Amino acid sequence: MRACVLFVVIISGSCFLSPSLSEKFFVIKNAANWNDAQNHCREKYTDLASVTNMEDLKLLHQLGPSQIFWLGLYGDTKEEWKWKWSVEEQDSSMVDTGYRNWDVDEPNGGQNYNRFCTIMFPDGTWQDEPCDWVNPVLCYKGDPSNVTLVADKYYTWNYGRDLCRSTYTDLAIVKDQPTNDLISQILIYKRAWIGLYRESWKWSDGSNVTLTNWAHHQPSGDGTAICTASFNDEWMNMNCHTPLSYVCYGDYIEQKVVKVVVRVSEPSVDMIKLQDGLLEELRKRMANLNIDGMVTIRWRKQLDGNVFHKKIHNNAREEEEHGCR
Ligand SMILES: [Ca+2]
Repeated sequence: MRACVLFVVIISGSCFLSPSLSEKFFVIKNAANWNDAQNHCREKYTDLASVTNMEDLKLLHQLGPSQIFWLGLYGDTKEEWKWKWSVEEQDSSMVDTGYRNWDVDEPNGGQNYNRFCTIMFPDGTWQDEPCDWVNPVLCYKGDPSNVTLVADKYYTWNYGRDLCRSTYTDLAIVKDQPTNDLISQILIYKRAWIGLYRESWKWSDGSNVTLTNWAHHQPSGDGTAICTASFNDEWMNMNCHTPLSYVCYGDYIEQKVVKVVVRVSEPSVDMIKLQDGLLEELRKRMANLNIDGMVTIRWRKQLDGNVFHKKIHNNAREEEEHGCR
């Protein structure tokens, strides 16, 4: 009597396409709409590209500054968006107190996909406006009560935020009524951006939106263009059905399933011990192959939860007929 043990093993390789291990992004030149691009990236890599720091932006630039390609940023039209302060992105100790001084019937951006940002009026009331509109800017330095009005030009909220961050600390954060009164006194007939905004844009892989690189007056439109493309190093919102090249990130993943049949002479063999020993042996052999990239290997459990099924055959002829070699 002989036992024929059927194993199924998954060899899943996570191999870098590039010889450089620091490579993170991969351009896929075959044009696809945003959804198809996302599916392909999730299948073969990790996801569509997320850009969460300056290093990512530099890597994107290296892919081709004049190229246009999809990124993973999209406008979420379903979520109940929360308001937050610009400085919260930079400093987690700056907690939102929840103080608001909205004007009557404000905010009224509603369930519009667009980003909305907040302006303060000379009477101290607030209104929401699309972030690509232009206004003077209220920046603070160090202490939130140390506020400066920058009114030499009119800025989009993003440009205003960058200006505040480069010369001051950030856009103004208003924690309470006394601070609001103080800030409104320096406005004098002008209205100006403060740091409160509502972000409806999300990264496909769930990363926090910590950095955006919108071109001037972007994102824009009527809410039908809720996917983001990088063009000339800056971002623009476009209709998701547009076929474009795209950028995936992560490791190139190739998965292979190999069926393993083991013939043993003793039917009462300890299956767990056998499968563990075999896996160890396979790992050693894979390691000796010097495959470029990271390779993992594991058993795949079958529907009944077992890794393998045992078949007992009485003679060699029957084994042949069952394909047990
Ligand atoms: Ca409004």
